[in-house]
Amino acid sequence: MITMDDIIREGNPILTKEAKTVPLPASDTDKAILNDMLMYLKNSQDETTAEKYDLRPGVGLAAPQIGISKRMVAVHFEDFNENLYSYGLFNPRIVSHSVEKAYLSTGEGCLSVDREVPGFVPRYARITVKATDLDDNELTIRLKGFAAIVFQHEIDHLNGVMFYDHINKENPFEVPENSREIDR
Ligand code: K3U
Ligand code: NI
Repeated sequence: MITMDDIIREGNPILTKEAKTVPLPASDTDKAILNDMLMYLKNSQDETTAEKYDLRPGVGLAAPQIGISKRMVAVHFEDFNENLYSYGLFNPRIVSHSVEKAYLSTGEGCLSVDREVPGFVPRYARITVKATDLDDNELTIRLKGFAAIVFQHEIDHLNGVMFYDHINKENPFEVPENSREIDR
């Protein structure tokens, strides 16, 4: 079971390095790791389990955050319309995106960052992601709003990019051009 003790924190160079493509079909070992990552998210959102094991709630987790530099991402959350996004994904990539940007009104957080970093994080408002799931299916996922933001945050981890790398240093709360605000 993954706990906060397994989460790599900022300052560790693994978080700023590009993760390796996973050879497909994924091995049983890689599938087991990705399943564990998804389980972390589910456990962290269950009040009793989170309290028992001192888990910080998360909606997404990327393999580099547990010290594994491979292109694997887990997400587990519901959007405003109560659509469930629960995936373990190998080699997720953004194949197209809107010109319009979006940002979370509350900014972003990260399980690998033990501090608040204030500011708006400009993201694409809509993206299309291709990836392979835990059952070896090739998926095409169209995302907008909060879901699009979560996927971009996680795919950034595979490219060694942290959310605060996107925040305007001079004016953290500058509203990105051509953008919509997302509340969660
Ligand atoms: O945003 C978080 C949340 C948790 C439970 C309920 C509602 C929201 C927690 S922070 C989070 O999940 C990060 C996880 C990380 F860092 F490991 F990738 C992902 C994330 C946070 C905010 C915006 C986009 C993605
Ligand atoms: Ni993160």
